[in-house]
Amino acid sequence: MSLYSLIFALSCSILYIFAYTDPSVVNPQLVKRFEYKYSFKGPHLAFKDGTVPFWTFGGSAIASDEQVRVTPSIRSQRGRIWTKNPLVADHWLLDVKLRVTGRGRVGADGMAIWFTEKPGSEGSVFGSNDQWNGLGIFLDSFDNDALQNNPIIAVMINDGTKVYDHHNDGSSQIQGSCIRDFRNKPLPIQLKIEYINQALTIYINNGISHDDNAFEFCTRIDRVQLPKSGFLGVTAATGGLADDHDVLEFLTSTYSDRQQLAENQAANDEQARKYKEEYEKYEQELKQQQVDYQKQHPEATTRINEQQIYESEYDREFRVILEGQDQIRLSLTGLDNKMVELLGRIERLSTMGGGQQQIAGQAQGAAGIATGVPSDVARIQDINRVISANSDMTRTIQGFSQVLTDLQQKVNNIQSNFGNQKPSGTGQQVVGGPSTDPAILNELRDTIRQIKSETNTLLHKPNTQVKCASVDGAGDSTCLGPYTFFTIIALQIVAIIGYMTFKNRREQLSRKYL
Ligand SMILES: [Ca+2]
Ligand SMILES: [Ca+2]
Repeated sequence: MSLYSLIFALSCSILYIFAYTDPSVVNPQLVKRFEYKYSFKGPHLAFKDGTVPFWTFGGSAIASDEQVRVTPSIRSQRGRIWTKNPLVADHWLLDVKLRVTGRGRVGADGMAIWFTEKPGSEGSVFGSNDQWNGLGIFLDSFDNDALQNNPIIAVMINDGTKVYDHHNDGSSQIQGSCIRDFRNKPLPIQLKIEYINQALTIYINNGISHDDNAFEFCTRIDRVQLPKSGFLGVTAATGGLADDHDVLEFLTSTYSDRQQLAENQAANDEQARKYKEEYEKYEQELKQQQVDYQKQHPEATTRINEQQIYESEYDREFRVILEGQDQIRLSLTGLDNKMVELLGRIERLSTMGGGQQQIAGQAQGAAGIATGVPSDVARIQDINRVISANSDMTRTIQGFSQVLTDLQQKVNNIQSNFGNQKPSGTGQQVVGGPSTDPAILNELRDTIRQIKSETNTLLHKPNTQVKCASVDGAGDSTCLGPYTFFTIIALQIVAIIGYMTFKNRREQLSRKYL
């Protein structure tokens, strides 16, 4: 019989061990989400300065890369670690991997996992304060009431009024428990603490099996009323006996109802739509206010017309062409003035030409003037040269006139094309038109340059070719005129007479003294 009963007990215990199934798998309506701000795990659990992100320490707790040692195995220690922020969720799961080890056959005091309205402070309940509001799960190592029921995993929910009965291991206060020896196991033990639909369920992996998913049921409490938001924490304490209380992993997940999530999303969308409507309404009001202000203060509103401020490419091209035209006109005007001046001189020379030719005839007959001396014959040659240059210039100007006419026609064509295309201020549209080929513009520029250079050449020609054309020796002529010549002769005569007079007086004086 004893063998049968043993087999039966083993079968029952095997039945209790099962592969844990996540609530989101059991209930597809639930959507799981990992909460990294309420979790820690190794490796690199702590920063170099010993802090754990999103968590705070107190008491004897020390964090290393692999774990948080809440208390060392030293007597009368209290340590704690709490989340910095409260968790706000209707459904959640804590996955805690921990280890309680000590040299003694019996350890103390134990460890607690909390979900409370406020973060705990140092106190007498496994290192945390009494009269907490929320959930406490105790890993009570020491059998205070000597009922041989420790170590035990016990659940106690407090509304902030109950004082923990430490001497009796809270036996009359705990709502659920399972007796498990969690101390000195070869592997860390794991707890899964589910709070789904106000039902609290605890599973334990006892640290013997290498199967991380081999959990056994510990306890379940229905209709548990927990605060809407709570701080998560782990605390531990030692007494006359001491254990190392280490937490290797603390992973928090929350679950949301799929339908609720969709409703929330819809509500968010609705809110976003309302914000958008509000924004559009505000924008319209602002525009209306601007219009009203402009009506009330017409003098203060100056409409900025960008087309008036900025010169378009079309305008720039056209301005360059007009400036080129202006330069051509100025050059031709200068040329015309020079021509009039030259013609005036030619006429004057022509009127003087008859008498001078006679003088030239007489001079040739009498003396036969040698070369190198300015003569009337040379002047006649100059006149002939000027006349021939004048003819060349006239022909060139006629050529200019023809070119200018062509140029004018081309510019008119461009203007008419620009007018037909009605440019909107963007030069690219204008340049891209069929009649404004860049080749034509280049041709225009080349023609303008050619005319300018030729004009400059012509403007300098009269001064070089018509040297000494002036008969009166005035102006810019470099030749010696007759008046200058006679003036110099007269001055020389006066100087000679003066010198002779001075010489005679000197001779008379010398004779007087002799
Ligand atoms: Ca105890
Ligand atoms: Ca006990």
